[in-house]
Amino acid sequence: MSPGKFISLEGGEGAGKSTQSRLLADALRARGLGVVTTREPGGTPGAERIRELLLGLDGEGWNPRAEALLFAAARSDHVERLIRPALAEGKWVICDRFIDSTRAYQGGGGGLDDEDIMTLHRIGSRGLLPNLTLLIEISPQVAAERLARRDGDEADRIGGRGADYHARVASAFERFAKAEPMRFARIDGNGAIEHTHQQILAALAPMLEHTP
Ligand code: T5A
Repeated sequence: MSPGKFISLEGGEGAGKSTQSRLLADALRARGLGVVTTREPGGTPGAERIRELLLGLDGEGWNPRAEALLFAAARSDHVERLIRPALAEGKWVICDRFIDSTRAYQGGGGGLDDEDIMTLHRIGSRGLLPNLTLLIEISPQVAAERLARRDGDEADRIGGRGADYHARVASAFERFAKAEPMRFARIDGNGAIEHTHQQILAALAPMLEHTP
């Protein structure tokens, strides 16, 4: 059996990653493919517990290094227990955030060195990278409107950081996409849900052509 494909969705808060992850999973299942959807931080019981430590509002929070270590630990469990086994069974894994979020948030936002983050990733997850990373990009105004509509004033510990932090995150994502154009597809997420979905299907088309 040939291994499945690993697709990650990346972008800032409110970009539409979860919405698009569901639509993409439905589209792939409709083609008869086996699909697993998952998210980070989380995806396994252990990683979900680390998610609570990272995003919960109790306690005094974490410095960027501690954050990066916790994300790497959560990811390690997720990769070893869920992602690699699903890929080995020939399934397509759609993951809402992966390593590029650590690079963008703890790296671009928090100031950690990208090489150090990738070293942690080699140790924790044996360097697993997605076959395709869909970077959904939206303007700060669109993000603010969507999140206000959905969450009111409530934000988690990382989502609630200032506009400067999120601007650094967005420009880090853009930098990664430019540096690795074969792995990344940049998707304009400002429009209607269906419009974004169609761009995602177009980005997957070459991969689907070679799938029996
Ligand atoms: N983090 C995570 C790190 O710092 N380092 C890491 O390594 C990792 C993995 C995760 C937090 O952790 C940080 C990043 C984050 O701050 P989370 O709760 O998982 O937190 O948050 P997000 O991943 O940002 O998820 P969100 O739900 O906020 O955003 P999504 O998934 O991009 O957006 P979605 O699909 O939920 O949509 C948001 C709202 O907009 C609507 C939806 O219906 C929903 O109400 N919407 C649209 N409305 C109009 N037009 C469209 N095109 C729309 N698309 C969606």
